[in-house]
Amino acid sequence: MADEALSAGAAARRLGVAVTTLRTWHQRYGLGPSRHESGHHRRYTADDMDRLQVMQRLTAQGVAPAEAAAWALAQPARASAPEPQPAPAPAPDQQSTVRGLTRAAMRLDAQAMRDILGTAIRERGVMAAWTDVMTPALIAVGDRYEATLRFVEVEHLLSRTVTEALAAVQHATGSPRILLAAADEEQHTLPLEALAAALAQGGVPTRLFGARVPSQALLDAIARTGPAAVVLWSQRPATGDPGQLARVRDAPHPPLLIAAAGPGWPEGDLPTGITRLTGLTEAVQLLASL
Ligand code: B12
Repeated sequence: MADEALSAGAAARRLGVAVTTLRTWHQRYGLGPSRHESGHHRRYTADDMDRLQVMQRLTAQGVAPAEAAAWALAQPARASAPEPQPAPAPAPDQQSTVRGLTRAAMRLDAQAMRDILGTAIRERGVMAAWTDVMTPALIAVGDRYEATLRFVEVEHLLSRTVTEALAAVQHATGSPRILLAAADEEQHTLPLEALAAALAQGGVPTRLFGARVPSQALLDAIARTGPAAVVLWSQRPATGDPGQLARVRDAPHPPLLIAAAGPGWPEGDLPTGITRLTGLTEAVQLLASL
Protein backbone atom coordinates (compact mmCIF):
# COMPACT_ATOMS: atom_id res chain seq x y z
CA MET A 1 0.00 0.00 0.00
CA ALA A 2 2.85 2.32 -0.91
CA ASP A 3 0.69 5.16 -2.25
CA GLU A 4 -2.58 4.06 -0.78
CA ALA A 5 -4.01 6.30 1.93
CA LEU A 6 -6.93 5.08 3.95
CA SER A 7 -9.96 6.73 5.46
CA ALA A 8 -10.49 6.24 9.21
CA GLY A 9 -13.14 3.58 8.50
CA ALA A 10 -10.88 1.63 6.13
CA ALA A 11 -7.92 1.88 8.51
CA ALA A 12 -10.06 0.65 11.40
CA ARG A 13 -11.34 -2.30 9.32
CA ARG A 14 -7.84 -3.24 8.25
CA LEU A 15 -6.61 -3.24 11.85
CA GLY A 16 -9.75 -4.83 13.26
CA VAL A 17 -10.39 -2.03 15.77
CA ALA A 18 -13.30 0.39 16.24
CA VAL A 19 -13.18 3.81 14.56
CA THR A 20 -13.69 5.36 17.99
CA THR A 21 -10.48 3.65 19.16
CA LEU A 22 -8.59 5.28 16.27
CA ARG A 23 -10.07 8.65 17.24
CA THR A 24 -8.98 8.16 20.85
CA TRP A 25 -5.45 7.22 19.77
CA HIS A 26 -5.42 10.31 17.54
CA GLN A 27 -6.71 12.78 20.13
CA ARG A 28 -4.85 11.44 23.15
CA TYR A 29 -1.60 10.21 21.73
CA GLY A 30 -1.16 12.02 18.40
CA LEU A 31 -1.40 8.82 16.32
CA GLY A 32 -3.50 10.46 13.61
CA PRO A 33 -3.72 10.40 9.83
CA SER A 34 -1.08 12.57 8.16
CA ARG A 35 -2.04 12.82 4.46
CA HIS A 36 -4.12 15.83 3.59
CA GLU A 37 -6.16 15.92 0.35
CA SER A 38 -8.22 19.03 -0.28
CA GLY A 39 -11.91 18.50 0.26
CA HIS A 40 -11.34 15.25 2.15
CA HIS A 41 -10.74 14.21 5.70
CA ARG A 42 -7.11 13.43 6.42
CA ARG A 43 -6.05 9.90 5.45
CA TYR A 44 -3.82 7.28 7.00
CA THR A 45 -0.58 6.69 5.05
CA ALA A 46 1.54 3.52 5.11
CA ASP A 47 3.71 5.09 7.84
CA ASP A 48 0.61 5.96 9.87
CA MET A 49 -0.58 2.36 9.52
CA ASP A 50 2.81 1.04 10.69
CA ARG A 51 2.53 3.17 13.80
CA LEU A 52 -1.04 2.05 14.43
CA GLN A 53 0.01 -1.60 14.10
CA VAL A 54 2.69 -1.12 16.76
CA MET A 55 0.11 0.61 18.98
CA GLN A 56 -2.39 -2.19 18.46
CA ARG A 57 0.15 -4.96 19.10
CA LEU A 58 1.54 -3.43 22.29
CA THR A 59 -1.83 -2.48 23.79
CA ALA A 60 -3.12 -6.01 23.04
CA GLN A 61 -0.14 -7.28 25.02
CA GLY A 62 -1.20 -5.23 28.00
CA VAL A 63 1.29 -2.34 27.59
CA ALA A 64 -0.22 0.95 28.81
CA PRO A 65 -1.55 3.05 25.88
CA ALA A 66 0.67 6.05 26.65
CA GLU A 67 3.76 3.85 26.67
CA ALA A 68 2.62 1.93 23.58
CA ALA A 69 2.02 5.23 21.77
CA ALA A 70 5.52 6.43 22.66
CA TRP A 71 6.96 3.29 21.02
CA ALA A 72 4.65 3.69 18.01
CA LEU A 73 5.65 7.33 17.49
CA ALA A 74 9.32 6.34 17.74
CA GLN A 75 8.96 4.03 14.70
CA PRO A 76 11.14 5.26 11.83
CA ALA A 77 9.26 6.35 8.70
CA ARG A 78 9.49 3.96 5.70
CA ALA A 79 11.24 6.48 3.43
CA SER A 80 14.04 7.20 5.91
CA ALA A 81 14.45 3.59 6.95
CA PRO A 82 13.33 1.02 4.37
CA GLU A 83 13.37 -1.81 6.93
CA PRO A 84 11.81 -0.47 10.10
CA GLN A 85 13.05 -2.12 13.26
CA PRO A 86 10.34 -3.76 15.33
CA ALA A 87 9.62 -1.81 18.50
CA PRO A 88 11.67 -3.14 21.40
CA ALA A 89 9.47 -4.66 24.07
CA PRO A 90 9.83 -6.07 27.57
CA ALA A 91 11.60 -9.44 28.01
CA PRO A 92 9.50 -12.19 26.33
CA ASP A 93 8.83 -14.25 29.43
CA GLN A 94 7.54 -11.33 31.46
CA GLN A 95 5.74 -9.88 28.47
CA SER A 96 3.82 -13.06 27.76
CA THR A 97 2.95 -13.47 31.44
CA VAL A 98 1.54 -9.93 31.60
CA ARG A 99 -0.30 -10.47 28.32
CA GLY A 100 -1.75 -13.74 29.59
CA LEU A 101 -2.88 -12.13 32.84
CA THR A 102 -4.43 -9.13 31.09
CA ARG A 103 -6.27 -11.36 28.61
CA ALA A 104 -7.52 -13.66 31.37
CA ALA A 105 -8.76 -10.54 33.22
CA MET A 106 -10.53 -9.23 30.09
CA ARG A 107 -12.41 -12.53 29.67
CA LEU A 108 -13.17 -12.65 33.43
CA ASP A 109 -11.35 -15.98 33.77
CA ALA A 110 -10.54 -16.02 37.50
CA GLN A 111 -9.05 -19.51 37.45
CA ALA A 112 -6.56 -18.62 34.72
CA MET A 113 -5.64 -15.45 36.64
CA ARG A 114 -5.10 -17.48 39.84
CA ASP A 115 -2.84 -19.91 37.97
CA ILE A 116 -0.76 -17.14 36.40
CA LEU A 117 -0.43 -15.19 39.67
CA GLY A 118 0.36 -18.28 41.73
CA THR A 119 3.09 -19.32 39.30
CA ALA A 120 4.51 -15.77 39.15
CA ILE A 121 4.79 -15.56 42.94
CA ARG A 122 6.27 -19.06 43.20
CA GLU A 123 8.82 -18.57 40.45
CA ARG A 124 9.76 -14.90 40.91
CA GLY A 125 8.96 -14.11 44.53
CA VAL A 126 6.44 -11.50 45.67
CA MET A 127 8.47 -8.41 44.84
CA ALA A 128 9.21 -9.29 41.19
CA ALA A 129 5.73 -10.76 40.70
CA TRP A 130 4.21 -7.48 41.91
CA THR A 131 6.51 -5.18 39.97
CA ASP A 132 6.87 -7.13 36.70
CA VAL A 133 3.52 -8.90 36.39
CA MET A 134 0.75 -7.48 38.60
CA THR A 135 1.59 -3.77 38.28
CA PRO A 136 1.66 -3.69 34.44
CA ALA A 137 -1.60 -5.66 34.24
CA LEU A 138 -3.31 -3.36 36.79
CA ILE A 139 -2.08 -0.25 34.99
CA ALA A 140 -3.23 -1.64 31.62
CA VAL A 141 -6.68 -2.40 32.99
CA GLY A 142 -6.84 1.03 34.69
CA ASP A 143 -5.87 2.73 31.42
CA ARG A 144 -8.50 0.75 29.53
CA TYR A 145 -11.12 1.91 32.02
CA GLU A 146 -9.96 5.50 31.74
CA ALA A 147 -10.07 5.41 27.92
CA THR A 148 -13.47 3.71 27.63
CA LEU A 149 -15.21 4.11 31.01
CA ARG A 150 -15.89 0.36 30.70
CA PHE A 151 -14.45 -2.84 32.19
CA VAL A 152 -15.02 -1.92 35.85
CA GLU A 153 -15.91 -5.60 36.34
CA VAL A 154 -12.51 -6.57 34.91
CA GLU A 155 -10.74 -4.22 37.35
CA HIS A 156 -12.69 -5.65 40.28
CA LEU A 157 -12.05 -9.30 39.43
CA LEU A 158 -8.36 -8.71 38.73
CA SER A 159 -8.02 -6.81 42.04
CA ARG A 160 -9.81 -9.55 43.91
CA THR A 161 -7.59 -12.24 42.39
CA VAL A 162 -4.40 -10.27 43.14
CA THR A 163 -5.61 -9.91 46.74
CA GLU A 164 -6.17 -13.68 47.00
CA ALA A 165 -2.77 -14.50 45.52
CA LEU A 166 -0.93 -12.12 47.85
CA ALA A 167 -2.91 -13.30 50.88
CA ALA A 168 -1.94 -16.90 50.08
CA VAL A 169 1.71 -16.12 50.90
CA GLN A 170 2.45 -17.75 54.22
CA HIS A 171 2.29 -15.34 57.17
CA ALA A 172 5.45 -14.70 59.16
CA THR A 173 5.25 -15.70 62.81
CA GLY A 174 6.03 -13.43 65.75
CA SER A 175 4.60 -10.24 67.14
CA PRO A 176 4.09 -7.64 64.38
CA ARG A 177 5.84 -4.29 64.88
CA ILE A 178 4.77 -2.84 61.55
CA LEU A 179 1.31 -1.39 60.93
CA LEU A 180 0.07 -0.98 57.35
CA ALA A 181 -3.08 1.01 56.61
CA ALA A 182 -4.80 2.87 53.81
CA ALA A 183 -5.63 6.52 54.44
CA ASP A 184 -9.13 7.58 55.43
CA GLU A 185 -11.60 6.88 52.57
CA GLU A 186 -8.86 5.24 50.48
CA GLN A 187 -10.05 2.05 48.84
CA HIS A 188 -6.85 1.20 46.98
CA THR A 189 -4.88 -1.31 49.04
CA LEU A 190 -3.11 -3.68 46.64
CA PRO A 191 0.37 -2.08 46.98
CA LEU A 192 0.07 -2.43 50.78
CA GLU A 193 -0.99 -6.05 50.34
CA ALA A 194 2.09 -6.58 48.15
CA LEU A 195 4.22 -4.97 50.84
CA ALA A 196 2.75 -7.21 53.56
CA ALA A 197 3.29 -10.32 51.41
CA ALA A 198 6.86 -9.34 50.49
CA LEU A 199 7.72 -8.72 54.15
CA ALA A 200 6.08 -12.03 55.12
CA GLN A 201 8.22 -13.80 52.57
CA GLY A 202 11.25 -12.23 54.25
CA GLY A 203 10.03 -13.47 57.65
CA VAL A 204 8.77 -10.06 58.84
CA PRO A 205 5.22 -10.06 60.30
CA THR A 206 2.89 -7.07 59.83
CA ARG A 207 -0.59 -5.91 60.83
CA LEU A 208 -2.43 -5.03 57.65
CA PHE A 209 -5.56 -2.96 58.31
CA GLY A 210 -6.57 -2.56 54.68
CA ALA A 211 -8.87 0.05 53.16
CA ARG A 212 -10.36 3.28 54.50
CA VAL A 213 -8.91 3.51 58.00
CA PRO A 214 -10.34 6.63 59.71
CA SER A 215 -7.74 8.84 61.39
CA GLN A 216 -9.04 8.17 64.90
CA ALA A 217 -9.14 4.39 64.36
CA LEU A 218 -5.53 4.53 63.22
CA LEU A 219 -4.53 6.46 66.38
CA ASP A 220 -6.43 3.95 68.54
CA ALA A 221 -4.66 1.03 66.84
CA ILE A 222 -1.30 2.69 67.38
CA ALA A 223 -2.08 3.28 71.05
CA ARG A 224 -3.16 -0.36 71.47
CA THR A 225 -0.34 -2.09 69.58
CA GLY A 226 2.65 0.31 69.89
CA PRO A 227 4.15 -0.35 66.43
CA ALA A 228 7.73 0.62 65.56
CA ALA A 229 6.62 1.66 62.06
CA VAL A 230 3.42 2.85 60.43
CA VAL A 231 2.94 2.98 56.66
CA LEU A 232 -0.04 4.96 55.42
CA TRP A 233 -1.05 4.46 51.78
CA SER A 234 -2.80 7.09 49.65
CA GLN A 235 -3.47 6.33 45.98
CA ARG A 236 -5.46 9.45 45.09
CA PRO A 237 -4.91 13.11 46.00
CA ALA A 238 -8.45 13.13 47.44
CA THR A 239 -7.27 10.90 50.29
CA GLY A 240 -3.73 12.26 50.71
CA ASP A 241 -4.35 14.73 53.55
CA PRO A 242 -0.98 15.19 55.29
CA GLY A 243 -2.85 16.08 58.50
CA GLN A 244 -3.35 12.32 59.05
CA LEU A 245 0.43 11.86 59.12
CA ALA A 246 0.94 14.79 61.50
CA ARG A 247 -1.66 13.35 63.89
CA VAL A 248 0.27 10.04 64.03
CA ARG A 249 3.51 11.95 64.64
CA ASP A 250 1.88 13.92 67.48
CA ALA A 251 0.45 10.80 69.17
CA PRO A 252 1.56 10.29 72.84
CA HIS A 253 3.83 7.35 71.87
CA PRO A 254 4.59 7.83 68.18
CA PRO A 255 6.18 5.06 66.10
CA LEU A 256 9.90 5.37 65.26
CA LEU A 257 9.09 5.44 61.56
CA ILE A 258 6.03 7.09 60.02
CA ALA A 259 5.97 6.58 56.28
CA ALA A 260 3.76 8.07 53.57
CA ALA A 261 3.47 5.77 50.56
CA GLY A 262 1.57 6.06 47.29
CA PRO A 263 0.99 8.66 44.58
CA GLY A 264 -1.85 10.40 46.47
CA TRP A 265 0.32 12.35 48.91
CA PRO A 266 1.27 15.91 47.89
CA GLU A 267 4.49 16.09 45.89
CA GLY A 268 6.15 18.84 47.92
CA ASP A 269 7.21 18.76 51.56
CA LEU A 270 5.38 16.43 53.92
CA PRO A 271 5.11 17.28 57.64
CA THR A 272 8.48 17.06 59.41
CA GLY A 273 9.37 13.64 60.70
CA ILE A 274 7.54 11.81 57.90
CA THR A 275 9.45 9.50 55.53
CA ARG A 276 8.25 9.15 51.95
CA LEU A 277 8.36 5.68 50.39
CA THR A 278 8.34 5.54 46.61
CA GLY A 279 8.82 1.86 45.74
CA LEU A 280 8.22 -1.63 47.02
CA THR A 281 11.89 -2.66 47.17
CA GLU A 282 12.86 0.46 49.09
CA ALA A 283 9.94 -0.05 51.50
CA VAL A 284 10.82 -3.69 52.15
CA GLN A 285 14.48 -2.87 52.75
CA LEU A 286 13.72 -0.04 55.16
CA LEU A 287 11.04 -1.87 57.14
CA ALA A 288 12.93 -5.16 57.32
CA SER A 289 15.94 -3.31 58.73
CA LEU A 290 13.97 -1.90 61.70
C1 B12 B 1 -7.35 -1.78 41.27
C2 B12 B 1 -7.92 -0.38 41.18
C3 B12 B 1 -9.07 -0.09 41.91
C4 B12 B 1 -9.71 -1.08 42.87
C5 B12 B 1 -8.85 -1.13 44.16
C6 B12 B 1 -8.88 -2.51 44.80
C7 B12 B 1 -7.86 -2.61 45.90
N1 B12 B 1 -8.13 -3.51 46.78
O1 B12 B 1 -6.86 -1.92 45.94
C8 B12 B 1 -11.11 -0.45 43.06
C9 B12 B 1 -12.07 -1.07 42.07
C10 B12 B 1 -11.69 -0.56 44.48
C11 B12 B 1 -10.86 0.99 42.65
C12 B12 B 1 -11.69 2.03 43.02
C13 B12 B 1 -11.53 3.32 42.54
N2 B12 B 1 -10.61 3.78 41.67
CO1 B12 B 1 -9.11 2.71 41.07
N3 B12 B 1 -7.73 1.81 40.26
C14 B12 B 1 -7.28 0.60 40.37
C15 B12 B 1 -6.04 0.40 39.48
C16 B12 B 1 -6.48 -0.41 38.26
C17 B12 B 1 -4.86 -0.26 40.17
C18 B12 B 1 -4.51 0.39 41.51
C19 B12 B 1 -3.19 -0.07 42.05
O2 B12 B 1 -3.12 -1.03 42.80
N4 B12 B 1 -2.10 0.61 41.66
C20 B12 B 1 -0.76 0.29 42.14
C21 B12 B 1 0.25 0.39 41.01
C22 B12 B 1 -0.13 -0.65 39.96
O3 B12 B 1 0.20 1.68 40.41
P1 B12 B 1 0.85 3.02 41.09
O4 B12 B 1 0.33 3.28 42.43
O5 B12 B 1 0.73 4.08 40.05
O6 B12 B 1 2.37 2.58 41.27
C23 B12 B 1 3.40 3.55 41.41
C24 B12 B 1 3.78 3.87 42.83
O7 B12 B 1 2.68 3.81 43.70
C25 B12 B 1 4.88 2.89 43.15
N5 B12 B 1 4.48 1.67 43.84
C26 B12 B 1 3.90 0.60 43.29
N6 B12 B 1 3.74 -0.35 44.22
C27 B12 B 1 4.23 0.14 45.38
C28 B12 B 1 4.30 -0.44 46.64
C29 B12 B 1 4.85 0.32 47.71
C30 B12 B 1 4.90 -0.28 49.05
C31 B12 B 1 5.33 1.63 47.47
C32 B12 B 1 5.91 2.41 48.58
C33 B12 B 1 5.26 2.19 46.19
C34 B12 B 1 4.71 1.43 45.15
O8 B12 B 1 5.41 2.49 41.93
C35 B12 B 1 4.60 2.85 40.82
C36 B12 B 1 5.41 3.71 39.87
O9 B12 B 1 5.58 5.00 40.32
C37 B12 B 1 -5.67 1.89 39.16
C38 B12 B 1 -4.89 2.07 37.85
C39 B12 B 1 -3.46 2.52 38.15
N7 B12 B 1 -2.81 3.02 37.14
O10 B12 B 1 -2.94 2.44 39.25
C40 B12 B 1 -7.00 2.60 39.26
C41 B12 B 1 -6.99 4.07 39.72
C42 B12 B 1 -5.96 4.27 40.80
N8 B12 B 1 -8.35 4.23 40.24
C43 B12 B 1 -8.85 5.40 39.99
C44 B12 B 1 -10.13 5.84 40.42
C45 B12 B 1 -10.57 7.19 39.90
C46 B12 B 1 -10.92 5.05 41.27
C47 B12 B 1 -12.28 5.42 41.83
C48 B12 B 1 -12.44 6.86 42.33
C49 B12 B 1 -13.29 5.07 40.75
C50 B12 B 1 -14.70 5.46 41.00
N9 B12 B 1 -15.15 6.32 40.14
O11 B12 B 1 -15.33 4.94 41.90
C51 B12 B 1 -12.42 4.41 43.01
C52 B12 B 1 -11.78 4.98 44.31
C53 B12 B 1 -12.65 5.02 45.46
C54 B12 B 1 -11.89 5.43 46.71
N10 B12 B 1 -12.60 6.07 47.62
O12 B12 B 1 -10.70 5.19 46.89
C55 B12 B 1 -7.89 6.27 39.19
C56 B12 B 1 -7.22 7.33 40.09
C57 B12 B 1 -7.04 8.64 39.38
C58 B12 B 1 -6.48 9.66 40.36
N11 B12 B 1 -5.19 9.90 40.26
O13 B12 B 1 -7.18 10.14 41.18
C59 B12 B 1 -6.93 5.18 38.60
C60 B12 B 1 -5.49 5.68 38.32
C61 B12 B 1 -7.57 4.63 37.30
C62 B12 B 1 -7.60 5.63 36.18
N12 B12 B 1 -6.63 5.58 35.28
O14 B12 B 1 -8.50 6.42 36.10
N13 B12 B 1 -9.74 1.09 41.90
